[in-house]
Amino acid sequence: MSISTHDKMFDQLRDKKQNYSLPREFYNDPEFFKLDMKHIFGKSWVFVGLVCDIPKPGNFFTLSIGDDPLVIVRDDNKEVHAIYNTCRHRGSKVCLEEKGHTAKLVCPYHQWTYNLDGNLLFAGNMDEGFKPADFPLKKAHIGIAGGMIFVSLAESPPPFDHFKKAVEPFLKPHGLEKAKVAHEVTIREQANWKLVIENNRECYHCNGSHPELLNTLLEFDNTDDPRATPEFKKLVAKKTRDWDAQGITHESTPHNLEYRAVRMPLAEGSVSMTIDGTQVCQKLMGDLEDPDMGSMRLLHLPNTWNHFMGDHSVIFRVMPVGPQETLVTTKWIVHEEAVEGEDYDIEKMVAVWNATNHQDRELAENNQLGINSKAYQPGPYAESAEFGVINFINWYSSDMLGKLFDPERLKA
Ligand code: 3BY
Ligand code: FES
Ligand code: FE
Repeated sequence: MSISTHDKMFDQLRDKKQNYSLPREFYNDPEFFKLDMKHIFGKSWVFVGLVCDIPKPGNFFTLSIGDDPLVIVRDDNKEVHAIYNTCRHRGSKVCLEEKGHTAKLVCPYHQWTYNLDGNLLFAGNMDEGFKPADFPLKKAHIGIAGGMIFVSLAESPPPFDHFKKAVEPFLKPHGLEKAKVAHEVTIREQANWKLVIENNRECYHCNGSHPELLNTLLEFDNTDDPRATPEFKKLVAKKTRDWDAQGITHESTPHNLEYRAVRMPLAEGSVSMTIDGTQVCQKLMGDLEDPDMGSMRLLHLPNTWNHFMGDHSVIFRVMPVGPQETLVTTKWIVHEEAVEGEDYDIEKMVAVWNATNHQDRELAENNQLGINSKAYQPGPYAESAEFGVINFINWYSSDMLGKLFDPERLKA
């Protein structure tokens, strides 16, 4: 990484126009992308998956955060580990499958064999004096909040407990520990990860693009929204009375830019994000008895937003793979005892978000193509309709500025 890219990014963030989109390099420059991966995805708490992805000892899944392949595994004591998927012999990737069940982690190259907590158990042919205990697989930091698994690749990770404490009351009624993945889809978007997040942070584009979603999703997620209508406020008041009576957490987490949880009603008469708003899973999540939990929306930057409903939940994970390439994984979650074909129908469950994801992919890819032109220059966000994008860009800018800040430069 040249010093000048670092300085260039710092200067552009410091001098950028408030409430305007970012300069082009932030969306397409390979050197800027490396800085995003180093300072954002290489240090923050990154959402990787759910405890119900790996319910039993020996269950694992793999993913890469930038250049770092990881295995997320549940060991024999049911503890979850985030293990760097890099053999301590000559560095081969150890675990090659996307997900599965295994008793041990065996490197395919020379069969060094590790326990599920990463300790080396066996290495053939090694010389006298070789101590397996000196060569465990390395571990990343792990944080679990209400069944959502986050990983930080930082040496000393940022705080996690404030987020955990704030969101667990919201997640508890949905019982992620007693849930299962009903369906999972990963799509590849030819767009910078920030364009994917920006697109998700506003519903300015919803009227023009998301007919299926708008059957049930209300555009506002907050009664302070200057655009909120009297009908919306009345519906929120009615639903909050119902939820209060049931002890269901709904009121927005205190304002901060990194995460947000809030429970909002769906469109009047709808209980689930289906095409017609009707319930799709008859067995409700957790121990719920009332299907109408609205949607508990949970955002955690840099890479997840979610809709937790009474009958199912939809979980999103964004993983950058290149300056103009991003993987978006969507999981539909139901109670672990729900039976496909009896309690729920997959086609009905996935219809709204499959359609919405494809529409959003097109929007993000077109956004990228326009930004790549020399004619692109940062444009103004609408403060009411795009406050979520402004919040994201402010979070990104201040996080990056903090990480790029170099006191030595002041002296120069
Ligand atoms: O519902 C979502 O996840 C976001 C919020 C508004 C638009 N978008 C589809
Ligand atoms: Fe893993 Fe040799 S590289 S056993
Ligand atoms: Fe959208």
